[in-house]
Amino acid sequence: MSPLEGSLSGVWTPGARAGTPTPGAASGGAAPTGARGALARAVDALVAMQEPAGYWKAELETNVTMDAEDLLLRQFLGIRGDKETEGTATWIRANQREDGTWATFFGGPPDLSTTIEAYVALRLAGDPRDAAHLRSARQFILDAGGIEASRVFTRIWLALFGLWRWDDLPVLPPELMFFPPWMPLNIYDFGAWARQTVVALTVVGSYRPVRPIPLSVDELRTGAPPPAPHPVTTWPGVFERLDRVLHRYERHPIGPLRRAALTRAEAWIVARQEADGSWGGIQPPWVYSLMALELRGYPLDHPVMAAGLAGLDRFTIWDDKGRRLEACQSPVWDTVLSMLALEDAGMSVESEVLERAGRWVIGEEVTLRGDWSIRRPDLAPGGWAFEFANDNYPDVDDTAVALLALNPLTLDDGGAIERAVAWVEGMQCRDGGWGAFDVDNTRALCRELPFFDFGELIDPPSADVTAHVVEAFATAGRSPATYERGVRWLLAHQEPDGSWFGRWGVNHVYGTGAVVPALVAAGVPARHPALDRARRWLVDHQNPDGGFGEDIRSYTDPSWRGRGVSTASQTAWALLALVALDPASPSTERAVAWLVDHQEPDGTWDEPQYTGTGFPGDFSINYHLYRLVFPVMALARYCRWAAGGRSGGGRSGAAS
Ligand code: R01
Repeated sequence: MSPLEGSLSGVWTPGARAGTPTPGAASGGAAPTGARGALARAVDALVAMQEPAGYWKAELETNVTMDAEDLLLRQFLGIRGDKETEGTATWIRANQREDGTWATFFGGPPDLSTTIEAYVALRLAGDPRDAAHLRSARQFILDAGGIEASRVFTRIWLALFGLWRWDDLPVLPPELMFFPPWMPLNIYDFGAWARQTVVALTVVGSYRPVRPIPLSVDELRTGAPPPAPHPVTTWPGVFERLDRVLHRYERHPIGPLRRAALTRAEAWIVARQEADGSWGGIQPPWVYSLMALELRGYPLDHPVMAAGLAGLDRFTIWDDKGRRLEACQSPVWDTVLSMLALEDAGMSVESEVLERAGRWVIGEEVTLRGDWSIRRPDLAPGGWAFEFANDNYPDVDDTAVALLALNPLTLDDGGAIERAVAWVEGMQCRDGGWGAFDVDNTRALCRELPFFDFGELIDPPSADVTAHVVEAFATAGRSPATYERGVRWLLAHQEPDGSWFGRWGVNHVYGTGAVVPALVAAGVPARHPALDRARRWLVDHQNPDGGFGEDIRSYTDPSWRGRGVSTASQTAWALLALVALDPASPSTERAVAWLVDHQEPDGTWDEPQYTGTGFPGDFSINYHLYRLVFPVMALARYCRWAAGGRSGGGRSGAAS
């Protein structure tokens, strides 16, 4: 008997998938007119986007800090050309809103740090201080507290050019490199993305470079004094006082110790450059690592620097809207999601499209030990990363979805699937959940350091990643003992309102849309109280137009939970859960009808809203493929049910 049966009052038997949700009367006539046609057009659009090499890669849109910082990086390195400057300035201007501000996502509130960085970049590009668009930006900046109130990263960028004092920034000493992995706040306590950023910035911060530009931004200061320190009895208060000590140390760092720390940081950075020249495949560690190495004396034509700069060019998009930088690229993620969608839509697993995709994915397998191995030294490598080249940072989320996508295929995978399963098993956190890049990366103290006033710093287990693993393992019938602990984790982390939090997608609609199909795949019956509460939460949050939407503000303001303008991807996420639980319901039909009614003539959907999450509340992503790939999945599963398929939710019939 499974140890779980008792705790679930007998309503769940692991693996009892065959008996799971029955579609009631699978009448076949329930599909709102048009669902099949909409699905067929969407499938055609998706197939047309496949690259000859077998992968999909759509734009990953973020915000103009990427572009402003790109100009500032080029200025710092002395390689800022007129053409790039004009292209980038065009893009930044085009993204300014009526009120003169910039946001970090479509329709979002004005963001102070983003607006300051955009303003500085446009000044650098030659826009006059008194131009109307800069005047209105300035007005907002001053009203919002000026440079003094901006994030640490923004003030670091200003300090590089003498526009802010290094002394007025928190200190992050490179001696951090000597903290062993068991010591609190050592670099492996930070999430993968933050760790790489931290190491590079300790180097930059210890040089305190100032490369003046003929520009002042004093007009963006309010002159307000720094905020009063926190009480000593709080962590922020403790760290603020420690920061004062560190400031004194910075004036006379111990020579040999500092030199050894910088040497160690430099070697750590160089060892982690990826094959595409990036660091982690994401913009912040990439640009800070380039600056750190330049300060260490690497000339721009050094192979490491040259590869880094050439790689940035491949992350740059130029079109009639201007020049912009992708914060990262998502080919593996886009490809495995597309494969799943096409499998759901009934495409033959022997089709040329899926074979080519499958072969490409198998060729992307990570075979090296990355930073994750610090916490799991005996675990063999395997799995997949998000990007073209990110061998040091495979992630559990991409690996789980790749497993789901590869599972029905009949390709020779050379053992890649077995290695990935073993790797994911080894990456399970002690509480039974999964984080994205590391095991038990839960040191919340990292968030209290004054240096870090932006972004997420740690990588604890999340409902969405855990759900993807549970679904992948359950669908393939692998390691029941492993995923049963994941099921328990999910049941224990349901919100009181019946939803689940969405760490990497916005937000509770994403979490719930991931967890419900996973629990159903794992054999939890639709009548289980947890799933019934989830179903009611979804029904209660359906928009009057039949769609679903959730504003990014839900991360900071609970009144936005499950609320927002209907979007294609969020409607599809909700629909994936509804089809798994109650496919014959009016709610399901209305959501299907929303998708059908809002499809564009070219088979895809418009989605200016950002529904992807980099860091909850701070960094949002518009994955341009989400608007297509998730509606395909949802419509396909709905049509499969309507045609008389036995299970409402599953993927298990995908190969038929
Ligand atoms: C960033 C930053 O730009 C950034 C960019 C991308 C991510 C991390 C993981 C995944 C993969 C996708 C994107 N999956 C776990 C999720 C799948 C949906 C994160 C951050 C900005 C500021 C700093 C990202 Br500081 C560091 C990085």
